[in-house]
Amino acid sequence: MNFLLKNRSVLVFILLFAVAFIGCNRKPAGSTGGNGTSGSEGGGKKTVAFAQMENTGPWRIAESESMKSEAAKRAASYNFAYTDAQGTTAKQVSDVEDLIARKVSAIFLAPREAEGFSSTFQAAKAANIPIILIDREATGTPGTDFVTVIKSDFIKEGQRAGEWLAKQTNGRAGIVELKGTTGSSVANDRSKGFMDEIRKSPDMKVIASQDANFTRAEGQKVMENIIQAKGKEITAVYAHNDEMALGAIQALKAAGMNPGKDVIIVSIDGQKSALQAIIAGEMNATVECNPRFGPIAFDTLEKHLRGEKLPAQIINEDRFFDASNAAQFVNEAY
Ligand code: GZL
Repeated sequence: MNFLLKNRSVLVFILLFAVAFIGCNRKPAGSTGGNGTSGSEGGGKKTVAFAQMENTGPWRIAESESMKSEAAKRAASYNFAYTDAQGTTAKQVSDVEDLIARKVSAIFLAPREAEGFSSTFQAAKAANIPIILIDREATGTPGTDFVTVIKSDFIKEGQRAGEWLAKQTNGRAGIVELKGTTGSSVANDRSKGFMDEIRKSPDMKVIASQDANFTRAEGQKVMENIIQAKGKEITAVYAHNDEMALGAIQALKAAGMNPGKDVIIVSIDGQKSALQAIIAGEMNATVECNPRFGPIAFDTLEKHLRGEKLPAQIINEDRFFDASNAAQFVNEAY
């Protein structure tokens, strides 16, 4: 002991080392393992995550923004984690697996494709982490594999587009269908709803149908090729989303055709640039598909956390925009 007292600097060094060692091993308050970003961290708040499929195009950007801003409004209760799979389902699966490993408290998932998430659902269930699907469906059992799914009724959207088009063309049209991402529940259902409806009119003919992956660039490219093949046979375009419709409009104009007049264009989403195209007379109608999931997603999570029973599906109401009302709603559109 005399040695230590005599060598004050040695004593100070030992104390400083001890303090530094303990400090480095301290986990954030409330963490339960992993790398410390666990179910609850930073003042005991739950960490809630959103596993987004991609962040391109107005609809997707509006959806991400809605989730982030709602999380910010509820920052007193939640930390928020966000992942972006950049348009590949494999990455989205691994993003969700990472979130499970981080032991977040809950996951919102917008599944890019219907298939590929079953093992992810198993892992989340084993980790007691609830998953709420938003925007699209994935194969699984609501109440078991995931809590519920919050979405639009895509079959009804397709039916409304088909019904409107049949009326607008007096039941006679050469239709080009531009489809969304292959394997996505939304593309499957929007096609089914539309076909079920136009089947009622024998002269409503789909003369070409092709995947353009919900993007404007692919919509334009695919439409250019179809114009080469079908030319003036084309009298209508049904696009599964506005971005592809706007791409098709570019292709039609470049080919000297008259979108909105000689070629009737009906689409889905209701984004601002589509309403502007309707006002300009280059597009004819779009069925709304609301991307602003933030409030209803967090409200649904809180109902689940309170132990309330939730339905298998929660369906958003969609409006319909055409020349009669586009100007009325364009300013509030995303
Ligand atoms: C619909 C959503 C679709 C949008 C597209 O819920 O999944 O994906 O309609 C988007 O614009 O790409």
